Amino acid sequence: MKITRLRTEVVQIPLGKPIRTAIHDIRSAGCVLVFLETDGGIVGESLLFTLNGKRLPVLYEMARSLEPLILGRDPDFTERFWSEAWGDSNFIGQSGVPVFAIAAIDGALWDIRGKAAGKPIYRLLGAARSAVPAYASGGLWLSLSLDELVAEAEEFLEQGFRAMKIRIGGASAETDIARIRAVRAAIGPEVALMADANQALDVSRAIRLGRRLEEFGLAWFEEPLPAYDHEGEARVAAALNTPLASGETEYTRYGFRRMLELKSADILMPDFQRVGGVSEFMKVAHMAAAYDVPVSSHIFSEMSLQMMGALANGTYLEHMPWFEPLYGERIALKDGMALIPEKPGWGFSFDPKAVAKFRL
Ligand code: SMN
Ligand code: MG
Repeated sequence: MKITRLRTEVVQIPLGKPIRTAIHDIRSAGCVLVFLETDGGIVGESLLFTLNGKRLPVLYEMARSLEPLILGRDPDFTERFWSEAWGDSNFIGQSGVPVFAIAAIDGALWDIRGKAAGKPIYRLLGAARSAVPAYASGGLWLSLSLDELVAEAEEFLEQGFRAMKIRIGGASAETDIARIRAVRAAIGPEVALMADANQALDVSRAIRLGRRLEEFGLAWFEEPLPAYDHEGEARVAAALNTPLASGETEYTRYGFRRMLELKSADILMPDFQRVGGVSEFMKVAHMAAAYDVPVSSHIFSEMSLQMMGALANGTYLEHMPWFEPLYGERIALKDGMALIPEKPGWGFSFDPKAVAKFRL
């Protein structure tokens, strides 16, 4: 089988209402959808993503620029594609948008491999489990009042979640603590609660807040510091009993190797497009296994579910509904677990009607 064409579609999906974290103001999800066509009739799908559709043309051009590297190639040669595209990106830069595009094409190649083999990707990778604990992440935003937070937490429980994440890093430690106290009281002690500060703090604020949060038994304290400050994260992680989670803003094996060497996080959370796709996600997760560090996935829920099913050191899947409107299928939840689809490839495919509806 050979790759015959890279087809792209640019879409923008509006969110129900604007949402805020300590550093984001989010109103829509902009995506470049990637369709890799083959002479065998199989099409591999994947996407590049940017908040609010910002700089979508840059993502589009970056993805298109990789087409010459894959035309005529055998889709099984994922390692070869990755290393050639990596070398090809050297001059323009080996993080940021070039990695987004490598990730998307690598992902589409894995979808083709799964479809050709008649198996879901997690089985091709070496399956560890058929269902993954999922935490609700599409809510508990910084923009919500205490009453709204409690109502949303209750809604997540009704939807069957047994874990959820709140955003903190607000005006003061007092407001962050009050918000966590309210949600913990609403969900009880057994439901897992994560807290994400979205890089809003410095080392001393993070340690002081983290110590005051120990009583709430958080599953993790996420990205307390600016994403580049892995030395600082190591100091915060060492000072707290609550596990520190980080890595969504880090790139490739080289970024995660540094995090592991520095002991900057107790839980790594690679993001499909920043880590570099399926191939690089698995390398990073296996490297984390050598340090006995668990891995949770960052957004890209429909795709990450497959990698998370192939990791013995995999912990929670982040359940973020932003891309849901694009797909013909939905993630099935049972007893707080996301069930991995048994259809070949991702098990999720772009719904042509949705593509037409959201096309830019
Ligand atoms: C997040 C992810 C993507 C965009 C904004 C915020 C958040 C998370 O850090 O981990 O879900
Ligand atoms: Mg986060």
